[in-house]
Amino acid sequence: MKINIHNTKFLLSAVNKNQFPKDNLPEVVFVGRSNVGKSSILNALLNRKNLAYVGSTPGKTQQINFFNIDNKLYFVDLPGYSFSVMGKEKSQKISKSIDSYLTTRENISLVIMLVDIRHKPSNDDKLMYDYLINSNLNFIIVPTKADKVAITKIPDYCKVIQDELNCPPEVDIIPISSTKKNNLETIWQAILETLPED
Ligand SMILES: Nc1nc2c(ncn2[C@@H]2O[C@H](COP(=O)(O)OP(=O)(O)O)[C@@H](O)[C@H]2O)c(=O)[nH]1
Ligand SMILES: [Mg+2]
Repeated sequence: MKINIHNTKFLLSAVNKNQFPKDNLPEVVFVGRSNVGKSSILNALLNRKNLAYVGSTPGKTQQINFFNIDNKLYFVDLPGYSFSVMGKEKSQKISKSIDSYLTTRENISLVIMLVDIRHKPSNDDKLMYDYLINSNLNFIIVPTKADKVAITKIPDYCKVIQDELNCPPEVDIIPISSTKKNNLETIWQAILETLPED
């Protein structure tokens, strides 16, 4: 499939599922803690600076944002799953809107789960991973901010993440840097592989 990334527009922010787009295009979903770099990777993959708002107050954005890419797929920016979204009493549970999106949406082609390369996955990350591995969804693990560690150490950091999440080797772990634009073509490859042929 050929995709013109320059033909991208923000479509809508949804707070509940009757606001989700109804045209059934495949959806690539970005999940991860607030501040992990969801908006940044989305912008970087599309070669845009400010399509998705970077660096907003952590946890403030609770809407689900849909970006239409060339009328062929959506990028979906989910709320971060910690801070105000999770709330202390909900810390054992992925927030409702994320949960409702992931469990009911049928046109998800790929979930991109972001974790900060420098940190061991949090409990919330583990809950998200366990949800994904036990679902039928396609997903990849993407350690972000790889520019913040020494290049030679990147595989070691990925190994820590793999071990902590208890990932089998067939789960793809693809470290990236949105600021340095490293490895973004590998992410695009993973996205394209899950899209229907045409
Ligand atoms: N050094 C570095 N900083 C990053 C990278 N990705 C995101 N950031 C920074 O991390 C902060 C949070 O990024 P953002 O995309 O808003 O995270 P979100 O809350 O998950 O959407 C911002 O200050 C970004 O500039 C990266 O690859 N490298
Ligand atoms: Mg964001």
